[in-house]
Amino acid sequence: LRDKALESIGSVSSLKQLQDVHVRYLGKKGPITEVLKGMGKLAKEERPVIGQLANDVRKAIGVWIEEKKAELEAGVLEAQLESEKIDVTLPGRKAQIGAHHLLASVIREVEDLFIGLGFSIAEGPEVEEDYYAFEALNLPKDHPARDMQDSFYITDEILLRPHTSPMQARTLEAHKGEGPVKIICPGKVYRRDNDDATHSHQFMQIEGLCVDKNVRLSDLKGVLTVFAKHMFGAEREIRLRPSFFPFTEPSVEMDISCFRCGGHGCAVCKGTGWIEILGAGMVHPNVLRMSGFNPSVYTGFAFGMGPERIAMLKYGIEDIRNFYTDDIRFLKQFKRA
Ligand code: FA5
Repeated sequence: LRDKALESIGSVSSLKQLQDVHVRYLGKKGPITEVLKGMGKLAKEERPVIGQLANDVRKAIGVWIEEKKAELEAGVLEAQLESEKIDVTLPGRKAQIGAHHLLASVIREVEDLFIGLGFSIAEGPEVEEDYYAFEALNLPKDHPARDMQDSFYITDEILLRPHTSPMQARTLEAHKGEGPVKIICPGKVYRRDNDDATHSHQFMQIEGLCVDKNVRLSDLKGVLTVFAKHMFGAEREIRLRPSFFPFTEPSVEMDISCFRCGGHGCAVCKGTGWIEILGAGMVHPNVLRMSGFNPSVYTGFAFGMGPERIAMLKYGIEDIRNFYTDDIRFLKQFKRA
């Protein structure tokens, strides 16, 4: 039995097999247990001899099994180490490093320019009060121009802001009638527009506001010219066309000379030589008054632009949805160090 057990132990190659051998020889139904159980039937003088023998065999098998177990366990560990070994000579995998989103870069570029012109950055709430979104901007409740932006209302008095212009009123109010005020305010806005290649229901705007004594339309024109040349090239010219916004008077729309054809007419500017970039104007006296500024002392200009549209023009992006679908192939093209 001893030899057979030794042979069995020698031939096992896994811990599972060893466990089976253990049960077979030393288990409750194993031969040694059988011998010990049958002791009662033996002659009195045989009992100690057989008992001793059976115990010795059991002990010996137990020791071999333990030895084999240690050996097998060492083998398993070695195999594991082997399989997890790192080949330090393999070429490394390049880590994927993130970068600013194109839209964030464009906004930062605009911010940097205006900081250089003495403006500071203001931020305001995306969930806005009707008062700041409309009323304080010279748009009383029944004003037809409220339909110009179809808004997402949360209650009668609370809405998702449809433009960044509420920050004009909020900033003026905070200055308590004392100029100068020079801010730009980038942020997210929301409108009930159907999404298509050039419209999104959620997009960015950058608001600008400059209020001081003797601020004139020519100052607006000067600042916007610097902006256009900075963003679209030193040869750009701008033109202001009359427009309408309830919170500015006069209101203008700014076009830049087409950067593709230089003003001769091409597909980008639809043959006109000009590209519309933003809305602006002189802050309406009512807006100044409602926010605590005296319009016979202070004047100012304001503008609002869509950075998505600016980025689309500047980088030839055809679909605004590219900014929001997080396609890594799109994002990668605009990775800058
Ligand atoms: C305004 O929102 C005014 N508050 C701008 C303004 C500010 C005028 C200060 C005067 C003084 P408008 O609705 O035109 O104006 O929007 C401004 C810019 O936002 C547009 O030129 C366009 O670039 C962008 N825009 C408007 N709607 C969308 C849209 N659905 N998706 C993406 N961009 C849009």
